[in-house]
Amino acid sequence: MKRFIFALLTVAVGVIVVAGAVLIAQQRQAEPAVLAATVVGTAETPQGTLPHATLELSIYPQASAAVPGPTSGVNAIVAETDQDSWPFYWPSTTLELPAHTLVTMTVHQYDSAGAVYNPYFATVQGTVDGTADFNGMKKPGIAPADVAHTFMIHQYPEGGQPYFFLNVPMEGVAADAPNEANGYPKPVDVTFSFITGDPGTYVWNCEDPCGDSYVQFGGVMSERGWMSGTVTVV
Ligand SMILES: [Cu+2]
Repeated sequence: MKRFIFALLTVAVGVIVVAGAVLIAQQRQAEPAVLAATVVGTAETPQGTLPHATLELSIYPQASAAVPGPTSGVNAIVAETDQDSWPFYWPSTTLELPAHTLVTMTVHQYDSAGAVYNPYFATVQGTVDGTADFNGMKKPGIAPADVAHTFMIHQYPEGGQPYFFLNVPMEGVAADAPNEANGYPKPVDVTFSFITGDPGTYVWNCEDPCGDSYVQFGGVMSERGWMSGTVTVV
């Protein structure tokens, strides 16, 4: 009987430890709050007159007093002790877009460049006119060595929902660019427009090797709240 109780207790302790670890991991992995595009009116598009929505994001090279950065995900544990090495999209990576709408996104990009492995990710794909605007200059792409991050929306591999693919390279600021009052250099403002289709659930991520571990594709690269997120078309 003693032996049975001891075995039972051992199993119970094991269950509690595993459940606790899963709970903590889930909390650390929580999706950031939803950031929805704002409908601002209508616009003439190649698909006729559509609602027009806008969405604004920033990419910071590290957290600061002005920009606290994400607090979820395993990288938040690292960032607590190593505040200045993790880039992230801000204020959220959980994006919501209206269906059948012209969406204009503006990304204020504050990080310096690090070349993409595949030059394809330095090209603009899936925007209305095939270009993006970089600080006032419309371009179909940038040099692979000038990419700081990319914003790439794609489908879940299982498919079964409307096709959606978009890639926009985020141009880096000069490595020696002086910081301004907010502690960051003057950003490259990247603006681009695309048309959403039927409702669906997608993921997006960065394709520039800005993380750590295996070919710099670990760490923040696969982390929600940092360099990857979701796009829900509603
Ligand atoms: Cu990145």
